[in-house]
Amino acid sequence: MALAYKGIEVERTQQIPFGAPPEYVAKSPLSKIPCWEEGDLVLPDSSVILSYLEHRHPDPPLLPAEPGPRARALWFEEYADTKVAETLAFVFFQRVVRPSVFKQEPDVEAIERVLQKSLPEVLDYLTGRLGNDEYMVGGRFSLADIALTSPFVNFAIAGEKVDAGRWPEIAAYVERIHGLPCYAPIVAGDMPQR
Ligand SMILES: N[C@@H](CCC(=O)N[C@@H](CS)C(=O)NCC(=O)O)C(=O)O
Repeated sequence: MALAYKGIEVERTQQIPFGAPPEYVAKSPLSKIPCWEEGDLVLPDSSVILSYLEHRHPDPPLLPAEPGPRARALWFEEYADTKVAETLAFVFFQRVVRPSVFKQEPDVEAIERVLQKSLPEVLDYLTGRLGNDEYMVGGRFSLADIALTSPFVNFAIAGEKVDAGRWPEIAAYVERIHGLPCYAPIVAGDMPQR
């Protein structure tokens, strides 16, 4: 998303992180994706990659210039990378990755626990932070919106969506961000063709 927004062209290589070959683990020692490679520069971790890209390609910016809003956007990126991922990506992992990569059944009880407890915690928190704003930080599109709404693509692929009756602001927010011109084609391309 950040690449699309900033208009950065890259060559993509597919890598399944689980059981990745030693050549990949040498570059990304936590054996996670993504990993950025540019000449001698090898950077694992999306937060680090995005920090690099923001300095290397500052225009258009994905972080506010003012220290407070900038730090808030970074906080939301961290929250997305931890709590939101543990919640939404967990459901994706169980329903999509486990059967396809590990040939195992999803842990239905664990999914239910996450949907009943962790998901409402995330959506209540985000509702409180967003209020009636269009974007999460500083009145304009930022890294916070990318980080927070991307896991909802995985969530949709896992067959789930935000209950718009209970969390109308977040349901509308996710739909709004996913519908942005730089975002919509990527979301459409990620959704399984039925
Ligand atoms: N904090 C890391 C998280 C990356 C991450 O968890 N990636 C997942 C796929 S989206 C992964 O590679 N998982 C493999 C594993 O946890 O072993 C980042 O932002 O890059």
